[in-house]
Amino acid sequence: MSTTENKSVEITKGINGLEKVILREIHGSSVEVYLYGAHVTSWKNDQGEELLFVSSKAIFKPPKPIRGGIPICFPQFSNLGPLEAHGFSRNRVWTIDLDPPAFPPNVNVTNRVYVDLLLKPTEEDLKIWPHSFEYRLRVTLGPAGDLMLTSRIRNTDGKPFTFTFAYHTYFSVSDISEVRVEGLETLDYLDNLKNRERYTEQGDAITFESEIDKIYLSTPTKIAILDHEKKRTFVVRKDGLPDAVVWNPWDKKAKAMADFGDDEYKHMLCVEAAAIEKPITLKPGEEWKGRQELSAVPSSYCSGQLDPNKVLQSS
Ligand code: TA6
Repeated sequence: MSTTENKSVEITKGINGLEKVILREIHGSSVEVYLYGAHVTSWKNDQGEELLFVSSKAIFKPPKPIRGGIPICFPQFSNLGPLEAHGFSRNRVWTIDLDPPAFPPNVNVTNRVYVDLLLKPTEEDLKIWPHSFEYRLRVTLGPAGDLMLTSRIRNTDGKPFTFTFAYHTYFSVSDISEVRVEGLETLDYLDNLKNRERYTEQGDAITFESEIDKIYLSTPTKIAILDHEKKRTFVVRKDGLPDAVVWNPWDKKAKAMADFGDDEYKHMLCVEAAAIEKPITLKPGEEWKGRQELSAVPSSYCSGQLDPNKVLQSS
């Protein structure tokens, strides 16, 4: 945890008495993360505007995962294995790690506020996934209000294990029909709505007029989500996470989900930095690192005229 006079970390009770950590940055931005799932449920800019979508029907009660924010899918994405959908890390209670192993010296932590969380499997977890690990998540709020999630997963077992992974990020958008995603055009994807068959994306930016559930493969490290109505662009930067899932349930699936409002699909879009097509294998003692960095900027700030290419080219 990092706390100085200009920065702050508060541990408090959230909905249903579940513990959460609030990170506040001096310019006004903030992040909330529940120990239940190490689940980020709020990311606000310096104007106090919420940037993540959380359903008004989200159930903050174990063992149900929280609908919205940033669920972590580990050690299994979706139903790609024997475990419950998206694995179990999103419905375990994590602890605050007060003494995490050092990050490499080149990781800049000045002017950043962060918290380190830790998950180790219980005896019960080992019965369903027989692999010992230490999963450390650092949640960092940068000086410009950027939100960084860094996962470090270490094999503490005597044998190798393999996993898939995603930061299942729910972005808040004004109106899904006004949104486009740049950076995934012409890529191959697996279509979850068609038995995960492989296709190639055609044309320009991705726009939305019906249900979508695709796993884009070997994507660039930078993806932009342009919200025309809000004149806001989210930029996702990722490292160690080659794939990117794009999901919106649209009206029918929305109605079928008990913890999701019928019309809420209009105001959310999941773009998920992930490692799915090529599962990660860790030998005993090895560590894997996967990072997602989110920023939200006025569209005109990067492009002058909502030009997404300029968004993607800027650093
Ligand atoms: O990431 C997309 C996806 O795997 C979809 O197939 C969809 O069902 C969604 O995640 C939500 O999953 P959940 O288990 O949270 O209901």
